[in-house]
Amino acid sequence: MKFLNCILLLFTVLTASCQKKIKDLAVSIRYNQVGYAVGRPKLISVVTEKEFDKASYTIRDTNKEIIISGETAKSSLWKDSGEYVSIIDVSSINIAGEYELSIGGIQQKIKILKTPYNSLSEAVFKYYYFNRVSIDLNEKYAGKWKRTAGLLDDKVKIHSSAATKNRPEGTIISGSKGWFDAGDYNKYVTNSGISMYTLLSAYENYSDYYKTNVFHIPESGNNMPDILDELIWNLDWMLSMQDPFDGGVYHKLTGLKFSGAIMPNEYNLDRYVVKKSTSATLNFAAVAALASRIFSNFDTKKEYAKKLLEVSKKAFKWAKEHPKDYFRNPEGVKTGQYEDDDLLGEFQWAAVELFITTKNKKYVNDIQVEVISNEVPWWQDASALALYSITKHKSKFKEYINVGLAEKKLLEKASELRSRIETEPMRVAMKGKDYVWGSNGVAGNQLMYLVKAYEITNDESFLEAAFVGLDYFLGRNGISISFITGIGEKSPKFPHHRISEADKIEEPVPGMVVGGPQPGQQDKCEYVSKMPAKSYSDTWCSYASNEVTINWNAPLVYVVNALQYYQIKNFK
Ligand SMILES: [Ca+2]
Ligand SMILES: [Ca+2]
Repeated sequence: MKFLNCILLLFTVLTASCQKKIKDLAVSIRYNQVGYAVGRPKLISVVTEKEFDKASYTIRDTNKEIIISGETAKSSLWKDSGEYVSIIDVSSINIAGEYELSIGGIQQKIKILKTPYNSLSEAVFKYYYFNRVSIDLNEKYAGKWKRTAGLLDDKVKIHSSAATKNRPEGTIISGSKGWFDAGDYNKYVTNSGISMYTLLSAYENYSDYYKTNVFHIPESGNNMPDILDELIWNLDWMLSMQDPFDGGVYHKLTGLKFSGAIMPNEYNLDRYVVKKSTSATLNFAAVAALASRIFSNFDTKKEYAKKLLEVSKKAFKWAKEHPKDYFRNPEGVKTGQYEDDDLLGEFQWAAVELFITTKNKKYVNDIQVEVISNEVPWWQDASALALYSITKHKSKFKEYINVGLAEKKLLEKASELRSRIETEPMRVAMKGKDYVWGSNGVAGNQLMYLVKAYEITNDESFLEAAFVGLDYFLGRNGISISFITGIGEKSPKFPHHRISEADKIEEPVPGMVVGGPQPGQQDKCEYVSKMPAKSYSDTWCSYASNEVTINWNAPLVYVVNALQYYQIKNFK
């Protein structure tokens, strides 16, 4: 009969398609599992495999009173998942509490809270503490994920590819501290670059918030903001990666191959610093210059700040003298490569940070706003970081460079992202080619882009888009899970993270953003779908969709803590 109706409909209305009633379909309600923020937009996605017609729904409070009732629009195709979506907007509910959505015969509870990100803001930050190298994690700070340091990195060899007259092959140096880069136990300067920028920039833009925020790490209560304590842990390691004799920076500190799924204290491969690269050296120069100006504000860190600036200048000089020392793994080295053969953006970024910190015109002469790309940044393209810093410090730049153009570029990209969140069927910023290896790094940097646009314009629509966009990480996505371990009702249980795999604790280390869906499936693990937004596998096997890394967590730290700051401010 239904089939017949459909045929009749086709004859009577030429444009009609065979839309089903929602009650006849399997419905997936995708929502922010952590909670929606009072005073901000609140969207719920109703998703099915087939197209559906308008559907009526109700939202009730805990007394079963109907708060909202209405009808959804007809569903639209979300191309990246191949599913059909209708959006229910409950932004008008601004009394904190629990509510229940009923649609198509099913119910879903949602939460609305004044400050939904209290735990999340700490969890995404503490990822870094949980991945510290060279230190025991004590129960007081790490809970059941306590572990011994094991790998100390205090005796690291100069690899043949990095040998010089002053530091011949086999010379022992210390490269201790830092964070494990990802699911593996190695440390890479290039990827530390964007990660450190993001976290330092979080402090630079929200220092009042971070000055009083306690993240429950061993340095809490020491009169230094916890975010800076955590950053010092990695900065100290980065400093050890510079050859003091010439200023060049070793690309990575690594074993010759990846270890198995073992704990750090079972790791027994020799560790090396490998070949210097222009990419590592520029990332180092930019981070050290930015860190220098931040630490120069602390009386106890004046010397540290001075040293950071010295090493930054030295690194930049080396990079200018070696502009094309692109990195490839030397023979016999089989760990991550993080190669970058287009260093235009990195040169611009380093010059920008050095100019802001030194006010020395010789650096501003290297800056050309015209050539800086406004693409969403990632470890291989730092260009947008230069735009962020120029617009943040525009008064320093305006007599030398075209600050208006930098702002225009940044706002063009941010507007494009905002428009996707406002108009695409699923109401997320992710689209098409964004589903790359590490798609959640793209998603996080898109949200950071929106927050940056809000910071320079005070246009609330950018901030509102960031609030809506964050839902993507917390359940309103192609998989219907939170992409952050330990957060939300459903979250990854088997991330590609050696410690979580080997520690014999059921739950993975919390607060880790996993790589996210992408259709490549290079790991050949078990996937349920090939659609870009659904091609994700919550298995240890899946390094292509379920690994973790410092540069995917960093934008979440920036964004979630910024949103937390704005919510707290509203309710003071
Ligand atoms: Ca502290
Ligand atoms: Ca690049």
